[in-house]
This record gives sequence, C-alpha cells and structure tokens, in this order.
Amino acid sequence: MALLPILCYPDPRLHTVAKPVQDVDARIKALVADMLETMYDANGIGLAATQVDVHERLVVIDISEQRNQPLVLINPEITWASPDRQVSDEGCLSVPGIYDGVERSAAIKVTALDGEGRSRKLEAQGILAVCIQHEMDHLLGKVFVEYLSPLKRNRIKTKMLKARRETERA
Ligand code: K1U
Ligand code: ZN
Repeated sequence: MALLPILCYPDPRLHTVAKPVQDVDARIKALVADMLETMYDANGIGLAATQVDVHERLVVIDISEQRNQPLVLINPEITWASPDRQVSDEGCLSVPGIYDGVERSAAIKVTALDGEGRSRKLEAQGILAVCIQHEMDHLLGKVFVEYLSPLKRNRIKTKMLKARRETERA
C-alpha cells in the first residue's frame, strides 16, 4: 500500500472529467487500497480518484466515527435526487483549510460497483449524501469552491497559490 499525493486547487488536473472503470481488476483493487490509506492518513471522509490524478470513476468514503466502514463506489450514478435541498458546510482535501456552505439534494439514490466489482444500490441522506455528491462532482472535474461566489473563489485561489509558493520556498 502507498500514500498518494493529493492535487491541490487550483491545479488544472482537478478539472479533468473521469472515464468509467472498465474492469475491477488487480490494478483497481490496489488503487482502492492506496486511496483508502491516503484518505485515512489525511483525516478525510472521502476521496475521489481525480484528486490523486487518476481520471477514472472511482471514489472512497468513510463517514464512520471509528474509521472502519469504508465505502467504495466504482462508476457511481445518481438515479434519484430529492427535490428538497439543504446547505451544509463542506471541506476538501484538495482545498486545505477552506470550509463553506454548499446547497445540495438532501437525499439521493445511487448505483455503483463495490470494490469487488459487485453491483450495489444505496440510499443516502445527511453527511453521506453530501459526501457522495461532493466526490461525484470531483469525477466531473468540479471542485466545491465552484459553487461559491467569484469573489470568494478568487480569494481562495490567491490563498492557495500563496501557500504553494511558501511551501516551495521553504
Ligand atoms: O473530497 C474530499 O476532498 C474529501 C472531503 C469530503 C467532504 C467533507 C465534508 C463535506 C463534503 C465532502 C473531506 O473529507 S474534507 C475534510 C474532512 O474531514 C471534513 C470536513 C468537514 C466535515 C467533515 C469532515
Ligand atoms: Zn473534495
């Protein structure tokens, strides 16, 4: 297993649209293991393959307190989204230190393959629904800051670029 580097906003690779996974083979299983290790190490509750510069439709999630209930969604599709929407504070491992409110469907139904390539259906609400929608946005090349105002987004971009320059200089 290995820790994978996480792309940081505004890296243009975060805007790549992911392609479907063709086969849940040994390469994908190794990627799932590495992504879970990377997500747990970063104290995240989710991670999309896009964030580790792999442009295939795969996300990992774990919203459990004990960090022992991994959820692997391969080629996820939202089959139903509730018309009622709610605003929740979101963060992103690709935009460290930034949290802001985003409006999304309060409940969703999703189909996907699991880490063994088996078909799964699930219904989600609360933080799980928020996290799945956030991760699926990554697969479409969308970062949550794109829901914020241009003013906020530009401030975040400037802050991230400054932090990157300071890291490079150190
Ligand atoms: O996609 C990511 O970068 C992971 C992201 C998932 C996420 C968190 C909160 C709302 C929507 C999506 C994170 O894990 S950010 C860091 C984090 O652990 C966290 C932040 C806010 C609430 C709970 C957890
Ligand atoms: Zn994110």
